[in-house]
Amino acid sequence: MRAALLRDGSDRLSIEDLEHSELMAREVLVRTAACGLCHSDLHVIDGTLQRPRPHLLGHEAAGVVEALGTDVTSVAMGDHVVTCLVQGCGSCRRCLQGQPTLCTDPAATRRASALPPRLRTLGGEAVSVMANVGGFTEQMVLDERGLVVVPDDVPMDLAALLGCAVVTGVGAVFNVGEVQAGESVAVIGCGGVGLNVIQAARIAGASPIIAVDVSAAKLAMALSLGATAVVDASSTDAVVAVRDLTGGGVDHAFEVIGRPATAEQALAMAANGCRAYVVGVMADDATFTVRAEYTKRGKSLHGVYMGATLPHVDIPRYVELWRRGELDLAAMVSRRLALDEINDGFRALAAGEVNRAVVVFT
Ligand code: CND
Ligand code: ZN
Repeated sequence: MRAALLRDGSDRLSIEDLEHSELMAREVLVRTAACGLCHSDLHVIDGTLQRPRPHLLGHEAAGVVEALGTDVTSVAMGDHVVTCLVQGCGSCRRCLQGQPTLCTDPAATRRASALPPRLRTLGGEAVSVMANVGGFTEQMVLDERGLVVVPDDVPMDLAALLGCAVVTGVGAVFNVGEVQAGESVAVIGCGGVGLNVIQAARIAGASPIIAVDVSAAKLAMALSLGATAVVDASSTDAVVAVRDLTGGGVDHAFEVIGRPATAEQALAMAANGCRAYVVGVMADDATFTVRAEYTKRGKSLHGVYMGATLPHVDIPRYVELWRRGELDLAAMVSRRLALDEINDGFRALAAGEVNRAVVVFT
Protein backbone atom coordinates (compact mmCIF):
# COMPACT_ATOMS: atom_id res chain seq x y z
CA MET A 1 0.00 0.00 0.00
CA ARG A 2 1.19 3.53 -0.77
CA ALA A 3 2.06 5.82 2.10
CA ALA A 4 3.73 9.20 2.71
CA LEU A 5 6.80 8.65 4.90
CA LEU A 6 8.94 11.12 6.82
CA ARG A 7 12.57 10.05 6.66
CA ASP A 8 15.73 11.14 8.47
CA GLY A 9 17.26 14.37 7.29
CA SER A 10 14.24 15.51 5.30
CA ASP A 11 11.30 17.81 5.84
CA ARG A 12 9.47 16.41 2.84
CA LEU A 13 7.40 13.25 2.79
CA SER A 14 8.24 10.55 0.26
CA ILE A 15 5.64 8.26 -1.27
CA GLU A 16 6.63 4.63 -0.66
CA ASP A 17 5.10 1.18 -0.31
CA LEU A 18 4.54 -0.31 3.14
CA GLU A 19 3.18 -3.59 4.46
CA HIS A 20 1.37 -4.49 7.67
CA SER A 21 1.91 -7.77 9.44
CA GLU A 22 -1.22 -9.86 9.92
CA LEU A 23 -4.00 -8.57 12.17
CA MET A 24 -3.76 -9.15 15.89
CA ALA A 25 -6.93 -10.36 17.63
CA ARG A 26 -8.44 -6.94 18.36
CA GLU A 27 -7.14 -5.19 15.24
CA VAL A 28 -9.08 -3.88 12.27
CA LEU A 29 -7.93 -3.18 8.73
CA VAL A 30 -9.39 0.10 7.48
CA ARG A 31 -9.35 1.33 3.87
CA THR A 32 -8.44 4.99 4.32
CA ALA A 33 -10.86 7.42 2.66
CA ALA A 34 -9.54 10.76 3.93
CA CYS A 35 -6.96 12.16 6.34
CA GLY A 36 -6.60 15.80 7.40
CA LEU A 37 -3.31 17.69 7.70
CA CYS A 38 -2.91 19.06 11.25
CA HIS A 39 -0.32 21.42 12.65
CA SER A 40 0.74 18.61 15.02
CA ASP A 41 1.98 16.72 11.93
CA LEU A 42 3.91 19.85 10.98
CA HIS A 43 5.44 19.94 14.46
CA VAL A 44 6.90 16.48 13.75
CA ILE A 45 8.11 17.53 10.29
CA ASP A 46 9.85 20.65 11.67
CA GLY A 47 11.30 18.76 14.66
CA THR A 48 9.32 20.50 17.41
CA LEU A 49 8.03 17.03 18.27
CA GLN A 50 10.64 14.29 17.93
CA ARG A 51 9.47 10.94 16.57
CA PRO A 52 11.53 7.95 15.41
CA ARG A 53 11.90 7.88 11.64
CA PRO A 54 10.86 6.60 9.18
CA HIS A 55 7.57 7.91 10.51
CA LEU A 56 4.05 7.68 9.14
CA LEU A 57 2.18 10.92 9.91
CA GLY A 58 -1.57 11.58 9.86
CA HIS A 59 -3.84 11.31 12.91
CA GLU A 60 -7.19 12.64 11.64
CA ALA A 61 -8.60 9.96 9.38
CA ALA A 62 -11.78 8.25 8.26
CA GLY A 63 -12.27 5.08 6.27
CA VAL A 64 -14.15 1.83 5.72
CA VAL A 65 -13.63 -1.41 7.64
CA GLU A 66 -12.13 -4.01 5.35
CA ALA A 67 -11.01 -6.89 7.61
CA LEU A 68 -11.38 -7.90 11.26
CA GLY A 69 -9.12 -9.58 13.78
CA THR A 70 -10.54 -12.75 15.36
CA ASP A 71 -11.78 -11.07 18.58
CA VAL A 72 -13.19 -7.81 17.20
CA THR A 73 -16.78 -7.15 18.28
CA SER A 74 -17.31 -3.39 18.17
CA VAL A 75 -17.12 -2.76 14.42
CA ALA A 76 -18.30 -4.74 11.39
CA MET A 77 -17.18 -5.15 7.80
CA GLY A 78 -18.14 -2.11 5.72
CA ASP A 79 -18.62 0.20 8.70
CA HIS A 80 -17.55 3.81 8.20
CA VAL A 81 -15.15 4.72 10.98
CA VAL A 82 -13.24 7.70 12.35
CA THR A 83 -9.88 7.13 14.00
CA CYS A 84 -9.24 8.24 17.60
CA LEU A 85 -6.00 9.62 18.89
CA VAL A 86 -7.29 8.68 22.29
CA GLN A 87 -7.02 4.97 22.78
CA GLY A 88 -7.11 4.35 26.50
CA CYS A 89 -6.24 0.91 27.81
CA GLY A 90 -9.61 0.87 29.57
CA SER A 91 -8.22 -0.49 32.81
CA CYS A 92 -5.84 2.07 34.39
CA ARG A 93 -7.10 4.44 37.08
CA ARG A 94 -7.47 7.39 34.68
CA CYS A 95 -9.41 5.34 32.11
CA LEU A 96 -11.67 4.00 34.83
CA GLN A 97 -12.30 7.59 35.93
CA GLY A 98 -13.45 8.39 32.39
CA GLN A 99 -10.30 10.24 31.31
CA PRO A 100 -8.72 8.12 28.56
CA THR A 101 -6.77 11.15 27.26
CA LEU A 102 -4.71 10.78 30.46
CA CYS A 103 -4.31 6.96 30.17
CA THR A 104 -1.14 5.81 31.93
CA ASP A 105 -0.71 2.76 29.68
CA PRO A 106 -1.25 4.10 26.15
CA ALA A 107 0.99 1.36 24.77
CA ALA A 108 -1.80 -1.13 25.46
CA THR A 109 -3.34 -0.46 22.06
CA ARG A 110 -0.15 0.60 20.34
CA ARG A 111 0.64 -1.61 17.37
CA ALA A 112 3.70 0.46 16.52
CA SER A 113 5.34 -0.32 19.85
CA ALA A 114 4.77 -4.07 19.51
CA LEU A 115 7.78 -6.28 18.90
CA PRO A 116 8.59 -7.39 16.33
CA PRO A 117 7.50 -4.17 14.54
CA ARG A 118 4.12 -4.48 12.86
CA LEU A 119 4.51 -1.96 10.03
CA ARG A 120 7.46 -2.07 7.64
CA THR A 121 8.77 -0.76 4.37
CA LEU A 122 9.15 -3.35 1.59
CA GLY A 123 12.87 -3.24 2.44
CA GLY A 124 12.06 -4.43 5.97
CA GLU A 125 12.59 -1.17 7.93
CA ALA A 126 10.30 -0.70 10.92
CA VAL A 127 8.00 2.33 10.56
CA SER A 128 6.69 4.30 13.55
CA VAL A 129 3.20 5.74 13.46
CA MET A 130 1.83 9.17 14.46
CA ALA A 131 -0.42 9.02 17.51
CA ASN A 132 -1.12 5.34 16.95
CA VAL A 133 -3.05 6.18 13.76
CA GLY A 134 -0.76 6.90 10.78
CA GLY A 135 -3.40 8.02 8.30
CA PHE A 136 -1.36 9.08 5.26
CA THR A 137 -1.58 5.62 3.75
CA GLU A 138 -4.11 3.66 1.74
CA GLN A 139 -4.82 1.19 4.55
CA MET A 140 -4.54 1.55 8.31
CA VAL A 141 -4.48 -1.10 11.01
CA LEU A 142 -5.90 0.05 14.34
CA ASP A 143 -6.99 -1.52 17.57
CA GLU A 144 -10.80 -1.63 17.64
CA ARG A 145 -10.69 0.66 20.71
CA GLY A 146 -9.29 3.35 18.42
CA LEU A 147 -12.27 3.47 16.04
CA VAL A 148 -15.65 5.16 16.25
CA VAL A 149 -18.39 4.14 13.81
CA VAL A 150 -20.13 7.05 12.05
CA PRO A 151 -23.27 7.02 9.87
CA ASP A 152 -22.66 6.30 6.19
CA ASP A 153 -24.10 9.66 5.08
CA VAL A 154 -21.34 11.73 6.70
CA PRO A 155 -18.98 12.59 3.80
CA MET A 156 -15.62 10.99 4.51
CA ASP A 157 -13.56 14.16 4.07
CA LEU A 158 -15.71 15.84 6.73
CA ALA A 159 -15.78 12.77 8.98
CA ALA A 160 -11.97 12.77 9.09
CA LEU A 161 -11.98 16.16 10.85
CA LEU A 162 -13.90 14.63 13.72
CA GLY A 163 -10.78 12.64 14.59
CA CYS A 164 -8.67 15.62 15.64
CA ALA A 165 -9.63 19.22 14.81
CA VAL A 166 -13.20 18.83 16.07
CA VAL A 167 -12.67 16.69 19.16
CA THR A 168 -9.74 18.91 20.19
CA GLY A 169 -11.37 22.28 19.59
CA VAL A 170 -14.97 21.52 20.54
CA GLY A 171 -13.83 19.33 23.45
CA ALA A 172 -11.71 22.17 24.87
CA VAL A 173 -14.87 24.28 25.15
CA PHE A 174 -17.42 21.64 26.21
CA ASN A 175 -15.33 19.23 28.28
CA VAL A 176 -12.61 21.40 29.81
CA GLY A 177 -13.86 25.01 29.70
CA GLU A 178 -17.48 24.03 30.29
CA VAL A 179 -18.25 27.42 28.76
CA GLN A 180 -21.67 28.78 29.71
CA ALA A 181 -24.10 31.03 27.81
CA GLY A 182 -23.16 34.68 28.19
CA GLU A 183 -19.54 34.03 29.16
CA SER A 184 -16.79 35.78 27.22
CA VAL A 185 -14.22 33.86 25.19
CA ALA A 186 -10.98 34.75 23.38
CA VAL A 187 -9.38 32.36 20.90
CA ILE A 188 -5.76 32.98 19.89
CA GLY A 189 -5.09 31.13 16.63
CA CYS A 190 -7.95 30.48 14.23
CA GLY A 191 -6.69 27.53 12.22
CA GLY A 192 -8.27 24.09 11.94
CA VAL A 193 -8.48 23.60 15.70
CA GLY A 194 -9.12 27.22 16.73
CA LEU A 195 -12.08 27.58 14.34
CA ASN A 196 -13.66 24.63 16.12
CA VAL A 197 -13.12 26.34 19.48
CA ILE A 198 -14.99 29.31 18.02
CA GLN A 199 -17.84 27.16 16.71
CA ALA A 200 -18.24 25.42 20.05
CA ALA A 201 -18.21 28.75 21.90
CA ARG A 202 -21.03 29.93 19.61
CA ILE A 203 -23.00 26.70 20.21
CA ALA A 204 -22.51 27.17 23.98
CA GLY A 205 -23.97 30.69 23.71
CA ALA A 206 -20.77 32.52 24.68
CA SER A 207 -20.61 36.26 24.08
CA PRO A 208 -18.49 38.04 23.10
CA ILE A 209 -16.33 35.58 21.18
CA ILE A 210 -13.11 37.36 20.24
CA ALA A 211 -10.96 35.78 17.52
CA VAL A 212 -7.26 36.65 17.45
CA ASP A 213 -5.05 35.79 14.47
CA VAL A 214 -2.42 37.35 12.22
CA SER A 215 -4.24 36.41 8.99
CA ALA A 216 -7.10 38.51 7.61
CA ALA A 217 -8.56 35.47 5.85
CA LYS A 218 -8.63 33.46 9.10
CA LEU A 219 -10.29 36.33 10.92
CA ALA A 220 -12.95 36.58 8.20
CA MET A 221 -13.57 32.83 8.51
CA ALA A 222 -13.74 33.18 12.30
CA LEU A 223 -16.48 35.80 11.94
CA SER A 224 -18.46 33.58 9.60
CA LEU A 225 -18.25 30.65 12.06
CA GLY A 226 -19.33 32.55 15.17
CA ALA A 227 -16.77 35.09 16.37
CA THR A 228 -18.40 38.39 17.35
CA ALA A 229 -15.20 40.48 17.24
CA VAL A 230 -11.73 40.07 15.77
CA VAL A 231 -8.25 41.26 16.69
CA ASP A 232 -5.48 41.31 14.10
CA ALA A 233 -2.41 40.45 16.16
CA SER A 234 -0.10 41.40 13.28
CA SER A 235 -0.87 45.06 13.83
CA THR A 236 -2.35 45.30 17.35
CA ASP A 237 -1.32 44.32 20.88
CA ALA A 238 -3.77 41.44 21.25
CA VAL A 239 -3.82 41.52 25.06
CA VAL A 240 -4.62 45.22 25.22
CA ALA A 241 -7.29 44.84 22.51
CA VAL A 242 -9.04 41.91 24.23
CA ARG A 243 -8.92 43.56 27.65
CA ASP A 244 -10.34 46.77 26.14
CA LEU A 245 -13.15 44.92 24.35
CA THR A 246 -14.18 43.16 27.56
CA GLY A 247 -13.52 45.75 30.25
CA GLY A 248 -10.65 43.83 31.82
CA GLY A 249 -10.42 40.34 30.33
CA VAL A 250 -12.37 37.28 29.27
CA ASP A 251 -13.87 34.39 31.23
CA HIS A 252 -12.04 31.88 29.01
CA ALA A 253 -8.89 32.46 26.92
CA PHE A 254 -7.83 29.63 24.58
CA GLU A 255 -4.31 29.43 23.11
CA VAL A 256 -4.55 27.36 19.90
CA ILE A 257 -1.19 27.88 18.21
CA GLY A 258 1.46 26.22 20.37
CA ARG A 259 3.80 29.11 21.24
CA PRO A 260 5.09 30.25 24.63
CA ALA A 261 4.41 33.92 23.82
CA THR A 262 0.77 33.32 22.95
CA ALA A 263 0.29 31.08 26.03
CA GLU A 264 1.46 34.07 28.10
CA GLN A 265 -1.00 36.25 26.17
CA ALA A 266 -3.86 33.89 27.01
CA LEU A 267 -3.11 34.19 30.72
CA ALA A 268 -2.88 37.96 30.42
CA MET A 269 -6.26 38.09 28.62
CA ALA A 270 -8.08 36.06 31.28
CA ALA A 271 -10.04 38.22 33.72
CA ASN A 272 -9.45 37.94 37.46
CA GLY A 273 -10.62 34.55 38.73
CA CYS A 274 -10.81 33.20 35.18
CA ARG A 275 -9.08 30.61 33.08
CA ALA A 276 -6.56 30.25 30.28
CA TYR A 277 -6.20 27.03 28.30
CA VAL A 278 -3.22 25.84 26.30
CA VAL A 279 -4.58 23.72 23.46
CA GLY A 280 -1.62 24.31 21.12
CA VAL A 281 1.29 21.88 21.30
CA MET A 282 4.84 23.02 22.09
CA ALA A 283 8.09 21.09 22.40
CA ASP A 284 8.04 19.14 25.68
CA ASP A 285 10.90 21.22 27.09
CA ALA A 286 9.50 24.61 26.02
CA THR A 287 8.90 26.99 28.92
CA PHE A 288 6.83 30.09 29.42
CA THR A 289 6.40 32.55 32.24
CA VAL A 290 3.48 32.78 34.62
CA ARG A 291 3.45 36.15 36.40
CA ALA A 292 3.06 35.62 40.15
CA GLU A 293 0.50 38.42 40.10
CA TYR A 294 -1.95 36.09 38.36
CA THR A 295 -2.07 33.74 41.33
CA LYS A 296 -3.19 36.64 43.52
CA ARG A 297 -5.82 37.40 40.94
CA GLY A 298 -7.12 33.84 41.07
CA LYS A 299 -6.33 33.01 37.45
CA SER A 300 -5.74 29.40 36.45
CA LEU A 301 -4.02 27.69 33.57
CA HIS A 302 -5.35 24.47 32.08
CA GLY A 303 -3.52 22.13 29.77
CA VAL A 304 -5.89 20.56 27.26
CA TYR A 305 -4.97 17.32 25.57
CA MET A 306 -7.27 16.12 22.81
CA GLY A 307 -10.15 18.14 24.16
CA ALA A 308 -10.33 15.68 27.08
CA THR A 309 -12.52 13.75 24.68
CA LEU A 310 -14.33 10.49 25.18
CA PRO A 311 -14.37 9.73 21.45
CA HIS A 312 -17.16 7.14 21.53
CA VAL A 313 -19.40 9.59 23.40
CA ASP A 314 -18.36 12.87 21.80
CA ILE A 315 -18.02 11.99 18.11
CA PRO A 316 -21.68 10.87 17.76
CA ARG A 317 -22.73 14.13 19.51
CA TYR A 318 -20.67 16.17 17.08
CA VAL A 319 -22.19 14.28 14.13
CA GLU A 320 -25.60 15.31 15.50
CA LEU A 321 -24.52 18.96 15.79
CA TRP A 322 -23.31 18.77 12.18
CA ARG A 323 -26.63 17.24 11.07
CA ARG A 324 -28.54 20.10 12.72
CA GLY A 325 -26.38 22.65 10.94
CA GLU A 326 -24.80 23.92 14.15
CA LEU A 327 -21.31 22.57 13.53
CA ASP A 328 -20.06 23.54 10.08
CA LEU A 329 -17.59 20.93 8.85
CA ALA A 330 -17.76 21.77 5.14
CA ALA A 331 -16.39 25.28 5.69
CA MET A 332 -13.41 23.78 7.47
CA VAL A 333 -12.11 21.96 4.38
CA SER A 334 -10.45 24.52 2.15
CA ARG A 335 -8.51 22.09 0.04
CA ARG A 336 -8.65 18.44 -1.01
CA LEU A 337 -5.47 16.76 -2.23
CA ALA A 338 -4.17 13.49 -3.58
CA LEU A 339 -1.56 11.66 -1.48
CA ASP A 340 1.25 12.67 -3.80
CA GLU A 341 0.34 16.37 -3.36
CA ILE A 342 0.85 16.14 0.39
CA ASN A 343 4.03 18.23 0.56
CA ASP A 344 2.23 21.13 -1.06
CA GLY A 345 -0.57 20.67 1.47
CA PHE A 346 1.89 21.03 4.34
CA ARG A 347 3.44 24.07 2.67
CA ALA A 348 -0.03 25.64 2.49
CA LEU A 349 -0.74 24.78 6.15
CA ALA A 350 2.57 26.32 7.28
CA ALA A 351 1.80 29.43 5.21
CA GLY A 352 -1.62 29.77 6.85
CA GLU A 353 -3.42 29.37 3.51
CA VAL A 354 -5.93 26.71 4.60
CA ASN A 355 -8.39 26.04 7.40
CA ARG A 356 -7.84 22.35 6.83
CA ALA A 357 -6.36 20.56 3.84
CA VAL A 358 -7.48 16.93 3.55
CA VAL A 359 -5.87 14.09 1.61
CA VAL A 360 -8.65 12.21 -0.19
CA PHE A 361 -7.95 8.64 -1.35
CA THR A 362 -9.69 7.36 -4.43
P1 CND B 1 -3.09 25.93 12.08
O1 CND B 1 -1.76 26.13 11.49
O2 CND B 1 -4.23 25.53 11.22
O3 CND B 1 -3.56 27.25 12.86
C1 CND B 1 -2.70 28.10 13.57
C2 CND B 1 -3.25 29.52 13.45
O4 CND B 1 -2.47 30.37 14.28
C3 CND B 1 -3.18 30.07 12.04
O5 CND B 1 -4.45 30.56 11.66
C4 CND B 1 -2.15 31.20 12.15
O6 CND B 1 -2.42 32.28 11.26
C5 CND B 1 -2.32 31.61 13.60
N1 CND B 1 -1.17 32.30 14.20
C6 CND B 1 0.14 32.05 14.02
N2 CND B 1 0.89 32.91 14.77
C7 CND B 1 0.02 33.70 15.44
C8 CND B 1 0.17 34.76 16.40
N3 CND B 1 1.37 35.15 16.83
N4 CND B 1 -0.94 35.33 16.91
C9 CND B 1 -2.18 34.93 16.51
N5 CND B 1 -2.37 33.93 15.60
C10 CND B 1 -1.29 33.33 15.09
O7 CND B 1 -2.91 24.87 13.27
P2 CND B 1 -3.96 23.82 13.87
O8 CND B 1 -5.24 24.52 14.12
O9 CND B 1 -3.93 22.56 13.09
O10 CND B 1 -3.25 23.49 15.26
C11 CND B 1 -3.12 24.51 16.24
C12 CND B 1 -2.34 23.98 17.42
O11 CND B 1 -3.12 22.96 18.06
C13 CND B 1 -1.00 23.32 17.04
O12 CND B 1 -0.02 23.60 18.03
C14 CND B 1 -1.34 21.85 17.08
O13 CND B 1 -0.21 21.04 17.29
C15 CND B 1 -2.30 21.84 18.25
C16 CND B 1 -3.11 20.59 18.36
C17 CND B 1 -3.31 20.09 19.63
C18 CND B 1 -4.00 18.94 19.80
C19 CND B 1 -4.18 18.42 21.18
O14 CND B 1 -4.61 17.37 21.41
N6 CND B 1 -3.87 19.15 22.23
C20 CND B 1 -4.53 18.29 18.69
N7 CND B 1 -4.35 18.81 17.45
C21 CND B 1 -3.67 19.94 17.26
ZN1 ZN C 1 -4.16 17.15 15.32
